[in-house]
Amino acid sequence: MFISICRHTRQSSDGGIFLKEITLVKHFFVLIALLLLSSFAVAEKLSGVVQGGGPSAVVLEPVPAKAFPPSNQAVTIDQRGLKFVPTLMVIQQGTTVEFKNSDTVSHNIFWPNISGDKKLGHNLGTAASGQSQKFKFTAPGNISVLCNIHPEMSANIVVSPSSYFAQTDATGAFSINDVPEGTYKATVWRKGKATTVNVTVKGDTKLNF
Ligand SMILES: [Cu+2]
Repeated sequence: MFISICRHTRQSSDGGIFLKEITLVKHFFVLIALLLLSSFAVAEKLSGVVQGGGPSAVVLEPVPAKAFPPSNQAVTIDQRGLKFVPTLMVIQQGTTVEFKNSDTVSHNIFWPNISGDKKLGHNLGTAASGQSQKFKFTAPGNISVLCNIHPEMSANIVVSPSSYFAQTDATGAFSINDVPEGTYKATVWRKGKATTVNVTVKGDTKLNF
């Protein structure tokens, strides 16, 4: 969120300083102080490179933790040619993913756990050709999506605890815009494995993994 604060320069009067003017100046500075206190932190950018290649997801969790309004993202993972398309997707907590089946055969999507928590494992059941299934991901972490029928099929969904997340490009570079200044736990997920570091975002901040 961008908040700009206009700064007005006081024109000094050509006469002497009157009590009325001093009061006006005082009010002006009180107003500015209130504006500064009530405004959000300045939005900045966090960018960097994840070394080692391969697609990965970078997600930020504010410290201290903060609740985010539910996402209204609509995302789709297709099953085409016995593959998940795409094989990596990063979404905000609370996003519903639609799994389409564009193949002529049935698929059976399941995940054994979320970030190792087996209680969060789930089976969506069998989807025939042309059918689609939906699931709302409410727990943050990594989901290794598999198919019961085709063991070679796999994809990863990374659920971010905040609206600040990105996916690396082919060179491993990532960029997260509009991140308010502050401290975050930054986690990079690659092939289901996490690396977490603390980062302070202030100005244009760089973070390499
Ligand atoms: Cu399958």
